[in-house]
Amino acid sequence: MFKNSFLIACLLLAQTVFAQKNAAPIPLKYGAQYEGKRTDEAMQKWRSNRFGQFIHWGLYAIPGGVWNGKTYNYAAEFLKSSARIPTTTWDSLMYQFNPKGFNAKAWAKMAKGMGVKYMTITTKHHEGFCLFPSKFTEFNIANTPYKKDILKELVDAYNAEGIDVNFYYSVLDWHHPDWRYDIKSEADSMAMVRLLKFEENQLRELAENYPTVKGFWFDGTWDNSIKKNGKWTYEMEMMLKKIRPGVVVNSRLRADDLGARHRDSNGKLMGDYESGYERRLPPATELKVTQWDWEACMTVPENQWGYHKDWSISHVKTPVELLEMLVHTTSMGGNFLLNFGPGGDGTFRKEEHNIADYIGKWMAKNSDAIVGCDYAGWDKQDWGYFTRRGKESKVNAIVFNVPVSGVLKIKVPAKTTIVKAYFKEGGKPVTVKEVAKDQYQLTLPGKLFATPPVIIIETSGGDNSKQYKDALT
Ligand code: JFZ
Repeated sequence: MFKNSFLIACLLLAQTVFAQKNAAPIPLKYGAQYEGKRTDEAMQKWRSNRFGQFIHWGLYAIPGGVWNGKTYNYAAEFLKSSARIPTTTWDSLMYQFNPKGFNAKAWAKMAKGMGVKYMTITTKHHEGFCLFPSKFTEFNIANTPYKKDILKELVDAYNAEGIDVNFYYSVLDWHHPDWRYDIKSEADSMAMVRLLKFEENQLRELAENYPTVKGFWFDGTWDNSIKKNGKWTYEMEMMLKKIRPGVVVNSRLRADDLGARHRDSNGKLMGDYESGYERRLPPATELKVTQWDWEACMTVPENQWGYHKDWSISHVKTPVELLEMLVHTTSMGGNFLLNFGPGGDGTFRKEEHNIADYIGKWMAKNSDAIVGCDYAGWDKQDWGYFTRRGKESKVNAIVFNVPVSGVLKIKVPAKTTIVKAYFKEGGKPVTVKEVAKDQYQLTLPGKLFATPPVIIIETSGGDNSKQYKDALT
């Protein structure tokens, strides 16, 4: 009897799983636009960039997490909300915005020196202040003592260094009187219509006035008021792509007809890449992420995007920790967007300069193992990461944990032979030994490495296919 009911339960379970897999797709007007990865040139460039600099800069950089002598430990860009500062009081910070130490060219040089290929900057964060002169609100850079179009200065300076610029834009707006967290009445609905029209105007302004913009990074879209406006999120994606063909838009903008976010109600990714990895990376086993484009954004302290005066309240990631995150991300086919929060005076703090120097020195020698590289299709090993450029037969091994034995174990895909291995820097050969079918050992010289070494592994055979497929279970 028990045996029978168990069998029936199993059958029922199998049936539901089967039914789910074969369910007819939900018809959607505002769902995903396409399946799989975008393959056009602009998207290939976005993907090959791999390493970007995120910049959070706004009025919150002036108080830097401190209000009336009290330090608020929550994210500095949320100070208005954490310290319950009235909008008019907060907004008057704009009359103090005059970054004396700001130099767009110096910022761009520092970014170039760090090895980033793109930069994403907050044109408007939740506070509503615009770093660009906007026709649609007075609350913008032109009405500060600084007066000049700081966004244009930055776009020009970064572009001159060969760095792509993307615009972060918060849909959530604490300044605009028509922002609503939810729509519960006709009045709310009309307010949101006005708000969304205002934002459409601003987005058009950004796309038209800064012709080299390469992407839009939306944020502040998690509230019900936006989930109920999936159509608008779809229309914004379409509008931006019409004004600036090739522009890349993150999944965080999007909601579908039914309010599903990032992924539509049929499970398909909306926008051009997945932007949900925030202050965390997919674990090495989560290889399904290699099937789509994605980007992880990362803070240096635990949770500060805007400038905070006191970084002693949480762990401050070291340069090598952040470098490892960049390599980890590349090895899984993602982009790594590392955040910087310049102060109200327009300068970066010492820790940020140190990070830029350290990663920059490493990138100057090894960027070939990052930029343009992707998931290599080889099993992850505890000592580090593999990356590969396209379908090249060469694989980069980037070592972060040198084993006490000095031996790096490697398992290659079927039919692959390791021909030779050598240090990228200096070209010194590394001893290769085949120890079993598809298994090799590389022996490192018995010495300490000051920075993570890159070993180039040349192979023959195999199909170098890095397509990951979930097992059929
Ligand atoms: C948002 C902002 O609130 C924050 O100030 C910063 O700009 C950051 C990049 O984005 O914060 C988020 C957004 C999404 C998640 C977490 C924090 N998330 O998906 O887990």
